[in-house]
Amino acid sequence: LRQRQASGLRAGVDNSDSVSVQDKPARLFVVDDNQRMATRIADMLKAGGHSAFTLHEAGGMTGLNELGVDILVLSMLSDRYDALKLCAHFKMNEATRAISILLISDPEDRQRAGRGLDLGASDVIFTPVDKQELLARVRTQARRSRYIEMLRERVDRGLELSVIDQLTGLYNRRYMNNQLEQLLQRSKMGGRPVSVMMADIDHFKSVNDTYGHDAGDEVLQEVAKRLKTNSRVMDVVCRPGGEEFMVIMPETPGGLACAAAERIRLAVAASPFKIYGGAKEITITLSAGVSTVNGPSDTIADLTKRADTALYQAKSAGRNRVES
Ligand code: GH3
Ligand code: MG
Ligand code: MG
Ligand code: MG
Repeated sequence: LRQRQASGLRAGVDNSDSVSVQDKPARLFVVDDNQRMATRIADMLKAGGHSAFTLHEAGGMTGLNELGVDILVLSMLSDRYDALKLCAHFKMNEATRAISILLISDPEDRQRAGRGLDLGASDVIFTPVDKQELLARVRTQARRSRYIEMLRERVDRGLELSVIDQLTGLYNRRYMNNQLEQLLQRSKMGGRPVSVMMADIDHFKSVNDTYGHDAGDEVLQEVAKRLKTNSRVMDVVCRPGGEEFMVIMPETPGGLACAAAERIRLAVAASPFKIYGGAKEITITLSAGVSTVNGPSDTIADLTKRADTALYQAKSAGRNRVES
């Protein structure tokens, strides 16, 4: 009873910004193709006050991101899917990386469980699953993921003020230069290629003159969105100013960067832009110059100068094209 009062007290002072109060219920996703086993584990979790969904209830893995899951409970006892592969996939994917993975393993299968931990799983429970042990391990993981979430929110909040462009949500010039500096250093040490795409909207002044500055802003936002959805997670998409954009591509040689730039150019030119909140559609194109880090003495100024020269060539060759 005393314990229950203590936890009631804690719930009473709950405050999302506090580091010390973290024993809130977690959201768990239970993956076990033995449906009875999955339901049994979900029931244990629910009895512990958590929210639990089984793969069967969610109708597949695709619903997982919408569910906002903290912890994945992944059974290694199935032959219908490869739990180790799933583990690796989850940890490599940006959208799911932060989800903790709790493996359920046969005690005879310690070696595979160890591989799972190597691949990024956070903990292992051996069968038969004991309810108290399950809840204790979930509590540990939930504390960990809440803490990470809190740190990330703080980082994002800090970022918004200093390095995010307010109109488009892309990175601003300050962040762009900072990233270029860091990537250039790393490139010099490891000999890895870095490329940039510098893009400029074609005849943007006439968009403003014809449709007004607000319509121009709508276009800038949509260009930003298309740049973002057509570049990779590791690319850094920036709006250094005005109607100019830069995509920084780490680990990308020139040929690949040109192909990426071409894909982005097409994504802008291929379908019309909605302005006036959707009331009108106009065609927008952009021109781009691509350059790649060229040896250890190359500076940011050299790299951007070459991209700028290539962009100028794209403009004078008729616009809506990529040059390098
Ligand atoms: P070019 O094809 O040679 O690039 O022609 P352009 O008209 O795009 O080039 P120019 O540099 O002459 O015009 C850029 C225009 O972008 C001028 C400026 O008013 C507009 N602009 C810059 N920043 C913003 C912004 O934040 N919002 C809007 N709506 N317009 C902007
Ligand atoms: Mg310009
Ligand atoms: Mg211009
Ligand atoms: Mg322009």
